[in-house]
Parts: sequence; C-alpha cells; structure tokens
Amino acid sequence: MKLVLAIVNNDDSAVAASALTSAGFFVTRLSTTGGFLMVGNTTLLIGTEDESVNEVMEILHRHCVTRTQKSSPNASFGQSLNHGSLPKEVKVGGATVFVLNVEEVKKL
Ligand code: 2BA
Repeated sequence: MKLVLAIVNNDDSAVAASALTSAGFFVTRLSTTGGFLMVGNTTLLIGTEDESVNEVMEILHRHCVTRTQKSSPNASFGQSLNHGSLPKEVKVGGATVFVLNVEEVKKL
C-alpha cells in the first residue's frame, strides 16, 4: 500500500479530487501553504494499492496545470523574511507528488 501526497494549486484541487473520487480513490484535501511563495495550495492525500499509483499519477497529470505565479505583495510573512530576494514570477506545479510506503491502514 502507498500514500500519495500531492501538492497542487488550489484552482486545480477540486477538479483533481473529484476525478480521483470518481475513479474510486479515497482522497483527503488539506489546506496548505507553500514555504517559498507563502500562498495557499492544497495537499491531497490518497491511500491506495501499489498497482494503482500510476492511475493516480495520470489523473493528477491530466488535471493539474503548470502555471507562472507572481509572488504576491500580500505574502507578508514570506516577503518579510526574504524581502528583495523573491523572484517576480516562478513556475509552479502542476503537482509535486511524493509516494510513501504505508505499513498498515486501519479504519476503527
Ligand atoms: P512554494 O514553496 O510556495 O513554491 C512555489 C514555487 O517556487 C515552486 O514551484 C518553485 O518553482 C519555486 N521555489 C520553491 N522553493 C524554491 C527555492 N528554494 N528556490 C527557488 N525557487 C523555489 P513547485 O516546485 O511546483 O512547488 C509548488 C509547491 O509544492 C511549493 O510551494 C511547496 O508548497 C510544494 N513543494 C514543492 N517541492 C517541495 C518539496 N521538495 N518538499 C515540500 N514541498 C514542496
């Protein structure tokens, strides 16, 4: 069993989660924040069998778009830490995906 942890753009998260759910996957959405831009993104947790990981990747690839994102002047925490050093635009996404081995899953 694997845990797929996918960090995606907020704008893609609903459609990606919906496509995963429609394909029979169990999905949890977490509201997260990127440490570099200090803007919100979404982390999807998908627990699945080893042989289904490729299907998860394909669905994410289909629905998560690469964007050029401006560093926000409102990202006050990040900017105050890095003031003057943030690039004006960075390429973000489609999805940053980690695949972790899962020892055991229990629903109690
Ligand atoms: P952020 O940390 O806000 O990063 C947004 C984008 O800024 C990144 O896009 C990348 O293009 C750039 N970036 C991030 N850190 C950088 C650095 N130290 N130096 C130069 N450029 C940097 P993505 O790579 O597509 O990442 C999108 C989001 O995925 C990230 O948002 C972060 O929340 C997450 N992420 C990406 N790689 C990660 C990793 N290795 N570990 C944990 N989270 C990661």
